[in-house]
Amino acid sequence: NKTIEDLNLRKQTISLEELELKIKEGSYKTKDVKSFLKSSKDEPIRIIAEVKKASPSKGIIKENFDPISIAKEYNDNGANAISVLTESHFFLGDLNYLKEIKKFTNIPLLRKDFIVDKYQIAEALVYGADFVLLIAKALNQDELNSLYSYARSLDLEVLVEIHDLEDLEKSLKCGADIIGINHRNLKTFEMDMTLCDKLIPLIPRDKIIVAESGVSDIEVIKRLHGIGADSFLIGEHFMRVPSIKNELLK
Ligand code: IGP
Repeated sequence: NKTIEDLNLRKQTISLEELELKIKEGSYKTKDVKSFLKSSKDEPIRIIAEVKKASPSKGIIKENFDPISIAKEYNDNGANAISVLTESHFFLGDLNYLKEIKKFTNIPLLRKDFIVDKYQIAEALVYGADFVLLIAKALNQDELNSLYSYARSLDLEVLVEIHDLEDLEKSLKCGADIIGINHRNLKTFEMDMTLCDKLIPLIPRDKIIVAESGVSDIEVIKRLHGIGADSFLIGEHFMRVPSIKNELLK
């Protein structure tokens, strides 16, 4: 896979230490992500709109995929944040999309990837991300804690994704402030649209809660908001409707 080779090449040409030096010497300011994602009286429902060409469960979602015009449309239609898939193998994403989208938007950008090391986090910052995804199920407690605090040390916010009670406990132990409940089981791709009903009552009230995956309908959004979800992470639906105008973003 060419892009994985590219990544390795980058890793060879620029080490983590060099990346960190670049960060120290540059100005990489991140946005106050929480203020964009937290439900408020004047804007109760917050939307994270995702730029995603393909997924392992659905294959190619969008032919003639143009990440820039999709992101522009999100930006112009009131999205509160944009999630950019940078994972190249399963989702056909690219880190450079982050950099390009950063140029024209003032809303926070999420690096959505399978993040397993510090390098990917430092890289996220350099390419323009304001927050990163950490998946509780993919990391043990020590790894989650260490990647979480590394991201925070760079002023990146973290969306910690959970799918069950064990993940929730892990996320709370690492000190997560933004917790994403993924309706989709990443191993089996099975959906459980009742997951928020089970998990939200167990989450301390001061956390920001993001409902993730399979959301395409305003009635579902209203229901989940009613039980405590602040933000909604929506990918496939926005990829499939020809225009998101007059859709969920109003
Ligand atoms: C978006 P959907 O069903 O609206 O396209 O889902 C988002 O939740 C999904 O892309 C996602 C994801 C992930 C992708 C959630 N967690 C982890 C890759 C890795």
